[in-house]
Amino acid sequence: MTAPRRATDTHCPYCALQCAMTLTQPDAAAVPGQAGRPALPVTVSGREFPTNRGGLCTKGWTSTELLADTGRLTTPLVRGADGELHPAEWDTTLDLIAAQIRRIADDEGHDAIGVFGGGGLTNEKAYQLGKFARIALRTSRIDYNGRFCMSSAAAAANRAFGLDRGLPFPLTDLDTAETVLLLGSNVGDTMPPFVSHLQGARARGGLIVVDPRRSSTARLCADGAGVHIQPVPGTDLMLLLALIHVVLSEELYDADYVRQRTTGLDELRRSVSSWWPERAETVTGVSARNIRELARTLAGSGSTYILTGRGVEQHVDGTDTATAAINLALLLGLPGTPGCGYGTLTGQGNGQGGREHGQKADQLPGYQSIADPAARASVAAVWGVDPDDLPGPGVPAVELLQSAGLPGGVRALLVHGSNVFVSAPNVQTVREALGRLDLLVVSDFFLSETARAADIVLPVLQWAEEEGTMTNLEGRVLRRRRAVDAPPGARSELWIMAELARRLDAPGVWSLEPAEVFDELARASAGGRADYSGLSHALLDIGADSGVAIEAHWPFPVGSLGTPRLFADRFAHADGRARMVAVRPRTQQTASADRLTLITGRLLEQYQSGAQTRRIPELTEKRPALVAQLHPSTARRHGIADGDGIRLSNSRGTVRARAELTHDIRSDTVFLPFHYPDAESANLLTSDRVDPHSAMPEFKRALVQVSAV
Ligand SMILES: Nc1nc2c(c(=O)[nH]1)N[C@H]1C(S)=C(S)[C@@H](COP(=O)(O)OP(=O)(O)OC[C@H]3O[C@@H](n4cnc5c(=O)[nH]c(N)nc54)[C@H](O)[C@@H]3O)O[C@H]1N2
Ligand SMILES: Nc1nc2c(c(=O)[nH]1)N[C@H]1C(S)=C(S)[C@@H](COP(=O)(O)OP(=O)(O)OC[C@H]3O[C@@H](n4cnc5c(=O)[nH]c(N)nc54)[C@H](O)[C@@H]3O)O[C@H]1N2
Ligand code: SF4
Ligand SMILES: [Mo]
Repeated sequence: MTAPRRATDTHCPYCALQCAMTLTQPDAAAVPGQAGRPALPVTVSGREFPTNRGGLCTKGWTSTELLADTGRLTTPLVRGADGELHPAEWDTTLDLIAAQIRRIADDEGHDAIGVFGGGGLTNEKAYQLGKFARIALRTSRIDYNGRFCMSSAAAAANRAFGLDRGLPFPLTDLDTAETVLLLGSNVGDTMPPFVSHLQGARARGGLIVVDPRRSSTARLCADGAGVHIQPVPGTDLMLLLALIHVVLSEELYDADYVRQRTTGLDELRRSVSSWWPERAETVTGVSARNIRELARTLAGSGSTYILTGRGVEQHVDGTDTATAAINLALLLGLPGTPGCGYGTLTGQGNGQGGREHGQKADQLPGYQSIADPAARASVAAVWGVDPDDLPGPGVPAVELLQSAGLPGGVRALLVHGSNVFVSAPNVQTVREALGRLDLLVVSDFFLSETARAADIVLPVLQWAEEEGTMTNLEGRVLRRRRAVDAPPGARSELWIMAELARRLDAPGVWSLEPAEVFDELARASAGGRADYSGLSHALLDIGADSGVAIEAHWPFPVGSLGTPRLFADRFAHADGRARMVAVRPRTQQTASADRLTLITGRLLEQYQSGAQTRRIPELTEKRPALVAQLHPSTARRHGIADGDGIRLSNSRGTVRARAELTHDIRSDTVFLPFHYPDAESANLLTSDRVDPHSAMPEFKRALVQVSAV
């Protein structure tokens, strides 16, 4: 390995915006730590890049604190007879894991071993993990936290367009938009530098935010910059059906585009025939007049974008809701038209690349199907195995986790890059399920809540300590670079997989070099929907990273210069046309006087399960403990005052929080962030019901009773 450079261009460790940053080693030995905190090995500055334009959010600015964190894991930990985790040697720990895997596979079959990956892993690690599961563990049981994140949006895009790239256009295209419809996305908190791309629409009064809360993004609509629509949670599908109804009945649609580029108009027309705005008003709480006006605004604008976020996707009807948003976009002729578009905002750092290269239960690298004989043959050839030896499709995340330790479920689980003890739905059942395992191995750099419950913990490298690539929310492949030395004792996940593969007598090549693994990924992806075959670390280092030389948006087959914009001439289905898939709502239970709808989501300062950001004092001081947003009138009804301790409960669990009274939320709704652990996990209350198409759980809607403590 070469020594890290003094100034290293890389990208943020957190979300899918992947803001460009430079990490600089100070001239002196280190930057002095603040107030008793350890010295930082590098300083961070924002770097000019089309997506973030030099900006970072507070998480990015404080990210280097992670590199000096005193809680960093530096040695494997193995649970002893006393029930505690104890430091152990790498060799003996890996021997132990391999022996247990062999025993369990011999007794119960290979499918008794499971793997749970993450959308924060680099492409190289995500790819290697999928390969490791299929040819070293020989199990079908691999899935990942992206199932909790992008699966509904992905399912909708795949069925409509035949391809799933979150934004099929560069983010900077939004700059000149006249109208941007944001459905269930709070970029003001979840991707602050993104907001600069909304300025153009705001200047024209064209930002439309649909969110049951007046989120920081909804506030951007104030002062004539746009409109905030505040529907009943979980009713976005009906709102969209009514918008489609208006677009069809008032003949506001782009008839030429629909005729030439889509199929499904007749069935779509039938499916929305009963969703006139007055009916939708009774369900969504959005007035029929506003619905009509919104439909006319969208159709009348020369440059319109429709974007979805988790707020509309993380529901049992999330795929159908995203599908309805796509149908509306297709009727208006947006996808593939210059200055217009539809997209979904990918969340995790490598949420896009992580869903392309084989961590998904049904998937091989390059977004190929594991059920497709041709894909099996070509990938097996790259891996040096017989295609018949590749397992078939596995099971999606919730089922994989919940069936742990039960007949037919996994008995061992290797977790790489997820903290399911906080982030899984109906989390108590997942905590119990993982407690039934014979073997839980967690690879992490901090002792996350899931790691704390593991039999074995493996300390791995974090972002600025290793090389790799990430694919951002625009499908643009970026280089993550090493800026500091890893602590002695921590190991790369490529090394861990290679060592285990050797101990398991696995076939195949197990390189330790990310650039070599990328080359193999590129070959394995050739011909797939997410084709990376023309890319390499060397090519990305020439200048794609700065956005100057090459637009490394996939598909990037050999000889390509990248594909910043998709769908200009055709969609990815064989006939080149997009599908308008008719969707219909199912009935749902609704809130009542004594039951509120709980919606969950994010705070600016915390990232996901909080395993990383809860360690940073600057991010945690504002809200050290769980806070619930509640409308003052609701609070009054329940005898709750601002700042009071409250209890939220339902049949699944009980959570205590401090009440924050605000007119920003509907009076039938309560909001909890999901970043807090243990007894403060919002997921003690969420349901594990899943979307039938995507297996996405219903994070965004649960019924709860609220009372003062
Ligand atoms: N600060 C921060 N930023 C992050 C992350 C983080 O944890 N913290 N995580 C990253 C990841 S992985 C992701 S997936 C993205 C998520 O990014 P977003 O999708 O922007 O985030 P959420 O807060 O989950 O949900 C967005 C909004 O949906 C609203 N909502 C809830 N229910 C409904 C509903 O029924 N209908 C509608 N229309 N809206 C609803 C919520 O009030 C919330 O404001 O953020 C990424 N960025
Ligand atoms: N109630 C509710 N629950 C939700 C959501 C919601 O909106 N509401 N959102 C869902 C969504 S969209 C998501 S994406 C999930 C996210 O939830 P999680 O999957 O729990 O995501 P993180 O908290 O990012 O967990 C990543 C863990 O892996 C570690 N890690 C980071 N990088 C690496 C790496 O390269 N290798 C290894 N081995 N470890 C690494 C981190 O330290 C951390 O412990 O939560 C979901 N859960
Ligand atoms: S917006 Fe996302 S990528 Fe950018 S600095 Fe914040 S967390 Fe990092
Ligand atoms: Mo996510």
